[in-house]
Amino acid sequence: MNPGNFDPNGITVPNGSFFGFPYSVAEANIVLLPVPWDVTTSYRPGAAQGSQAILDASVQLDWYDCDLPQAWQIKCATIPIDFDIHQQNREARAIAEEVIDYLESGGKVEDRAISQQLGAVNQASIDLNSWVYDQASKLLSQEKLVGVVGGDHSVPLGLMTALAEKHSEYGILQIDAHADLRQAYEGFSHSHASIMDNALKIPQINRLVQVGVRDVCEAEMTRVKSDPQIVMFADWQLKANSYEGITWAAQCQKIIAHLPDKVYISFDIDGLNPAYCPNTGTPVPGGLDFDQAIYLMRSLVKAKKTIIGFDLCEVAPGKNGDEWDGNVGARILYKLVCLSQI
Ligand SMILES: [Mn+2]
Repeated sequence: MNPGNFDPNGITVPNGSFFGFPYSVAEANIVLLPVPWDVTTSYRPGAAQGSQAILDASVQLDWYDCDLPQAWQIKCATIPIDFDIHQQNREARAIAEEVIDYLESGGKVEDRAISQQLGAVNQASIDLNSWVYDQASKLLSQEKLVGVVGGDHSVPLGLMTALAEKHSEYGILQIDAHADLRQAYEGFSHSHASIMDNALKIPQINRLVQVGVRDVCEAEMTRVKSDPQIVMFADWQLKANSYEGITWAAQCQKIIAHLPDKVYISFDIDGLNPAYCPNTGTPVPGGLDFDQAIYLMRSLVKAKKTIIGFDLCEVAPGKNGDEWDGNVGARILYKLVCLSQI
């Protein structure tokens, strides 16, 4: 489509791009990479359909943004959803389910009976990571800002790795109900529950600030307490502070103060209250309000931090055409896109 034909006040025509924006990758400043993948989802699959659900909902938005004048003119392009990846996900997911069923019936990760299946799943994850890495590296070398749209929370590792080749140091702001610091959860080396454990193996990532965590295991808490790179703002503490009169604005300033100048935002939709993501894979009561999350990200930009990339993960569509999760996801995604262009 000719960009001149895009009417920011009219009906947006679906064109395969997020928000129906009319730009090609070559023209774009920011490129969104959908990754339809949920091989290691432990509780409830569906995130592989998340990028499509967000895409479908994204054309329903209105384009005015309170922080960015003429936001609709952002040159944002979309890499089409890759159906080979979708197919590989389906195949690897079927094998992963054999592993999960085996473990849930009392088997052990170390058992030889399951080693071949585990090997196949882990290889599929490694292949997916290198695919994301290749896509991201190419775009970063063309000076594009890249956002990954999951998929489960395992998918952005390739983007984080590619960013580490461009930036000598950066921090991650993780909005999430979970700490995601498990080591090879269920034997899966690249589980959605291990993304931050894997991210912290990248030497250029020098700080991880977690917000909204409320479902976390003992070993993860021990790690958080002993690793000076990690700062957790657990949901229970954020809520206690607010009940005792500390404003959200003041809490945001404290969160942001722990981040370096360059920030990657890793937004797991389950960091929000499950009213906003009822179909996500591992919903947890409590969590951030939609507006709290938006305010935190706005405050980050007001504090002059630079967003160098981001992901939005774990959005899963509801059954029977329920588009609510996609709708919320699309609004978070649009705000991420706008804020990264300020
Ligand atoms: Mn997560």
